[in-house]
Amino acid sequence: MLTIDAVHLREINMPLAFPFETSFGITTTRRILLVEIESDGLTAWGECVAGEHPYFSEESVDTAWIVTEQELAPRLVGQDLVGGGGCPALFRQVRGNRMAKAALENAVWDLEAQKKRVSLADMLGGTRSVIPCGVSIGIQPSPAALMEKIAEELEAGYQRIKLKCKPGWDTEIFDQVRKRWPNIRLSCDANSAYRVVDIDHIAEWDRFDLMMIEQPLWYDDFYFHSMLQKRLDTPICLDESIRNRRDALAAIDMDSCRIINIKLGRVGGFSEAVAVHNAAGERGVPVWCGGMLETGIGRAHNIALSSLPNFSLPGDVSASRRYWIEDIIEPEVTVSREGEIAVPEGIGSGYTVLRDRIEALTVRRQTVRAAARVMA
Ligand code: OSB
Ligand code: MG
Repeated sequence: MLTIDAVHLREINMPLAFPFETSFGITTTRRILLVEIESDGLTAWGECVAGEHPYFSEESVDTAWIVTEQELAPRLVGQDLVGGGGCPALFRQVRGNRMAKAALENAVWDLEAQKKRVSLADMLGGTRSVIPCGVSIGIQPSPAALMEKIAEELEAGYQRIKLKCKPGWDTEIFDQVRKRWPNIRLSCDANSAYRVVDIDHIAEWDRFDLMMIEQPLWYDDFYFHSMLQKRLDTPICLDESIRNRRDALAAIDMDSCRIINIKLGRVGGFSEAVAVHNAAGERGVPVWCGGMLETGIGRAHNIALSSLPNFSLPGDVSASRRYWIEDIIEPEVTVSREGEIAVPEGIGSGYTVLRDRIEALTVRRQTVRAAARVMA
């Protein structure tokens, strides 16, 4: 049994090494909510992947902070838990807020692995010793800048290039990239930038032989994606639309997508991520692990998740240096010349969290402890 003695919340501010532009905006500095849980002298960390603004999902750093402090942490402290798998039941009364829930649940899984003295990957049922890596390349100031970026990432060994796109940064760009690199594994991600009137336009992309087109339509849609998939040979991959296992089942059954991007934060933590992974696997739908510009803490959890068998496509989980001048874990996440990350075999996440560095980046903090329980 695990008893959670305290939950520490903190917000850190960390500048990105390179600005990241998507169809919903540019991020240059990240505000990040980290949680640290204490149990019996052990400590484990979780990262909330909510952005500064509620643009990718309804959650933001500030909503996640309030929900964690006022609703989730109080439900967790003082509880005796079997492990991370016990969190969804504890949090069930609170609707949505999956990124806030995931930060805590993932920390509890990490703690459970530490207590059992096994690696997080092993505890989750991971089977891979290395994971295949791709990169997500933001919208660039110019096509020339993009071409240079792609050349660099291919040189580094990455196995798949994903291009962020939006109306005005799509067909022309894909055309230029394909002319220069006819055979690389290429995909695109629109983060919901298109509408039904764009279906004919998107259908032209079949000629670029993309591995997938990620979340072209509304963030909460299945039906129109299914309509679009009927017009495409290229698989659609859903990201934003998949919140849980039931969504995955509905999307697969409706043929709204043929590939699923799993993000721990988007689905509410390891329990639901594994459930989505299993549901997709049983139906022959491959998955890969998405990214949310995480620090090493979230990245380490993504690596453990990616070790599961149906994570058969290169994910967006890449080297620390693509995001940060200095990461907050040790060792940093590195990618081999073959475009792979080695899954750590050490206990827990297998990385050391650099508390001093985190301390220096912290701009606010709060602790939630168990109220002393009166024994009858
Ligand atoms: O849609 O996958 C996305 C970053 C922020 C929000 C949404 C997305 C992304 C990425 C970056 O694509 C993935 C990464 O490199 O972490
Ligand atoms: Mg995406």
